[in-house]
Amino acid sequence: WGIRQSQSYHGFHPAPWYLYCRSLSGAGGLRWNDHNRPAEFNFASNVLDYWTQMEQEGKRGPNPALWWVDNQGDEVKWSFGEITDLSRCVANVLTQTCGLQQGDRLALILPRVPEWWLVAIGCIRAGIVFMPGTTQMKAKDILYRLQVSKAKGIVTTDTLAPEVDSVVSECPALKTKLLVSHHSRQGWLDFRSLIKSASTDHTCVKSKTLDPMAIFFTSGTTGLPKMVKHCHGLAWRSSLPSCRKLLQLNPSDVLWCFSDPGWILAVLGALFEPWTAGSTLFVHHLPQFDAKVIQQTLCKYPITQCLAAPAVYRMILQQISTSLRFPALEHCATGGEALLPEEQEEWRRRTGLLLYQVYGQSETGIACGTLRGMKIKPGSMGKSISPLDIQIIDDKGNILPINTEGNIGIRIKPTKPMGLFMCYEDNPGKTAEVECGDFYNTGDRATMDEDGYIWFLGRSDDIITASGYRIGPAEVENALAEHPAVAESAVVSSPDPIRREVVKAFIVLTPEFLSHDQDQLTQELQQHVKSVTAPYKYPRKVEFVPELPKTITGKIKRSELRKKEYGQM
Ligand code: BCO
Repeated sequence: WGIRQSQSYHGFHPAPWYLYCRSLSGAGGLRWNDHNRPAEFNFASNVLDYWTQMEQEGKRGPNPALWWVDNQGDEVKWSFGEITDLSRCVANVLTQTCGLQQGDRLALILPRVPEWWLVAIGCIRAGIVFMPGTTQMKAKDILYRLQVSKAKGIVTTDTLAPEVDSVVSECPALKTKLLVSHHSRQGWLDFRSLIKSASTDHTCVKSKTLDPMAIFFTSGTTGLPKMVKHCHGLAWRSSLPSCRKLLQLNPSDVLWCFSDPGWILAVLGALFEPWTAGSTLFVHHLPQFDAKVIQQTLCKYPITQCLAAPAVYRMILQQISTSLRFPALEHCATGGEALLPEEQEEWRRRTGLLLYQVYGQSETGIACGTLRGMKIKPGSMGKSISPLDIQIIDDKGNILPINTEGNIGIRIKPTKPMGLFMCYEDNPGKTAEVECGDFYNTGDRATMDEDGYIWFLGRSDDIITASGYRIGPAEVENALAEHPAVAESAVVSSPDPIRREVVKAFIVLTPEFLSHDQDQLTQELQQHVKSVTAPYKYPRKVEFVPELPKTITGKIKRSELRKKEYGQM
């Protein structure tokens, strides 16, 4: 099974395999380009099994494919061969024990534990569509996801199992619940013991590149999160030469992506990107953000690259006053929200390393970025990465002149690029809404300069991007509405030096609560939101107001409140 307890880093000498692997060309055997897209593609058989074979033939060094650690000193190191075997066991458990079939959906709600990677790969092997979700979710969030997706299975931990059990009677499609835990729980299958006894013989499905592979939930301005459906082409895109230029990973690299495995940034940065290149993926369990642990980890392990949301770098800079020089670190990339030139400069000054920006969404994967070694224009998100073609467009889909503000559009006609989302599942209206002439309209505003560099300006709608999270105001307003103190509320973005944006709620109180202590009420409402929905959405700022600005038809004017926050009124 391969989990080795309390193995420390003592005695690890990167030099031999480091030098050995440098001589191999990363992903050299994986030959595709945008013009010869394969009709069939499966990340497990085409990429992981390739690296397993390279290991067997002695053509890859002894560095692990997955290197997982936690604060207790536990450590897991798996080779590609071990991941191949274990993920085949998982595929057998999912199909044979759980009875799941190709095309069925499985909610994958795990923290950063090694099993997350086994389940994701097991699903890909079996053609099961996995749906990553953050462990911050509460019962209602999970219920919504299970219901709209008609998921047949869920994998989670004992922290979330009671939340699942509290709503399971309302999810008729759900037929299998898998628990990753040291304990057993009634009504749940014990993932770890099932894997131990499962066979490693499994024939990977021959998935078409356009078959669905994963669904991500993403917040919108109105309503509940939408299902963003991706095909196997999302994983295939990572192997294109144009995309490999972004991080230029090779088998000797050790990449640490900090993102929670519920987000697409982790699916790309902690799965497809490193393993396509045959690199080591480093994972720290990190149940809570801790700048000190990150600093110590970067000093202790031979991590050569890291990828994280800008808020992570900002918090490290703010919370650590001692040295930020890391012995092995060579390349730092960031994405998920805007980054200021001053922040890039401070990171360079403190670490001696440049900070490269990327941009993307759940719908697009990584769409543009400053490639490793490319000239950084501080504050810019770099250039469009082929096969995606980004242009700045107006509301009709016309390409705008250079240095003109418009929407970030990604060309989808005459041919939709591989790896862009397939559709918002079961929502043709929303899918059609974001089509704008020959482009997918991201809803993000930007300009493009004469060199093709893209400069982010903000959202064209009410979505809040707080420390890398995309938050729909309606989700927070709905949570607030459940509290008896709230007559109505409007939730908007407000500026913040650390998180760039935070959620701010303007609240009209019900008459019974008008005389309550406002500080206490603020805390109570924050706690309430944290308890009914994923806590990252809670309003960090609250203002009680006698009324909300509205149009003559009674629609709340969020834009007016937002402008006030940003001093634009
Ligand atoms: O700030 P507070 O302490 O008041 O509240 C925090 C947590 O303490 C709290 N919380 C978390 N789990 C909880 C809980 N409360 C109750 N029960 C629980 N189970 O809720 C608040 C959560 O806020 P947070 O997640 O921002 O926490 P924190 O510790 O401040 O973390 C800071 C960051 C920077 C590590 C975190 O914000 C983060 O990970 N941000 C990055 C998100 C990300 O990866 N985005 C990428 C999305 S994909 C994409 O953009 C496409 C790119 C190609």
